[in-house]
Amino acid sequence: MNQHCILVGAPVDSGQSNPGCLMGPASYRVAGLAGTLSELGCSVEDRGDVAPRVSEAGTCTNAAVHHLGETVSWTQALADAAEHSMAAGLPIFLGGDHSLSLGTVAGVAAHARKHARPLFVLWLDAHSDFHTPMTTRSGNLHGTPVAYLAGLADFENFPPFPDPVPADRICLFGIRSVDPDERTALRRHGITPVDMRELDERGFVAPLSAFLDQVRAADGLLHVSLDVDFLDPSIAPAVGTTVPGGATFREAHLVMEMLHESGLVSSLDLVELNPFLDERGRTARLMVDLTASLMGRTVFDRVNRSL
Ligand code: Z70
Ligand code: MN
Ligand code: MN
Ligand code: MN
Repeated sequence: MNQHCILVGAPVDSGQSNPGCLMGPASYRVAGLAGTLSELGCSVEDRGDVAPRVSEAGTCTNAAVHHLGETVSWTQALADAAEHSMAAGLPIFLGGDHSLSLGTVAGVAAHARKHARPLFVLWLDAHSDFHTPMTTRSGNLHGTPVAYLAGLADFENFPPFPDPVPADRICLFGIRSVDPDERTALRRHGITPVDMRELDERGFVAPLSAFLDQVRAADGLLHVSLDVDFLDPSIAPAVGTTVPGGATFREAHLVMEMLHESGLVSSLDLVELNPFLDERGRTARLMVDLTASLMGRTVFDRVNRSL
């Protein structure tokens, strides 16, 4: 595939309390992401790291919320960067904790709106990230981006999200950690996550194919947000909070290979890598290899394999 990939560094560390995600973009670069994509025939443009503008601190009546002003600044800067890079190719956002998706999805949604394309979001994660700034107990804003993009209330500190993504265009996939308030809000909002229990029963192919068929039928744009903790901690240890029972090496590659074959992915977040917690770079390398699968790396292409 001859895609134009745009690497956008998003060294965001304000959305959680375990410092280190700010080293993520450097770690992906050291692990050779750009060269790997070039070898696959992509043209690669590294736009360096986004820098947040300084803005008003902002306040929230939920005293648990921390680093609100910093996270809002990142959201504004990344929304701009995302909208611009969407116009030029396929952006790959190098995180950074998951609060960066408040910005990337806002920018991608602005692009989709301008081009009158329906936006779909595939959220590969252990968590549903469906808190609002009012319901979060940890105060970690990386637990909120899905509620923001779905249009829930209580995000008045953040840039407006004029075209929220409808519930049936959001696929939460690989989920295995949901707080009680999130469960209530998901049910009320009509989102049924594809949790690990469902994936154990049905396998990965059927639920993912069904969602991709929906995107194709609507001629939609597809934003994929890949949280390192979607993966089982035994293969991806570089995360702040490990949740056992995640996707295996092969399951994760299968998801990426199916996404490649669909030809539908229009933007990608790589989030929650904490290089300070990595073991000799193995998690960074795995994330680069998964991105390579998403961009078309295979041992044999489908035609050869069926011979
Ligand atoms: C919990 C909270 C979370 C990681 C998202 C966890 C949120 N629901 N943790 N990603 N690693 O604190 O809101
Ligand atoms: Mn800080
Ligand atoms: Mn997440
Ligand atoms: Mn997570």
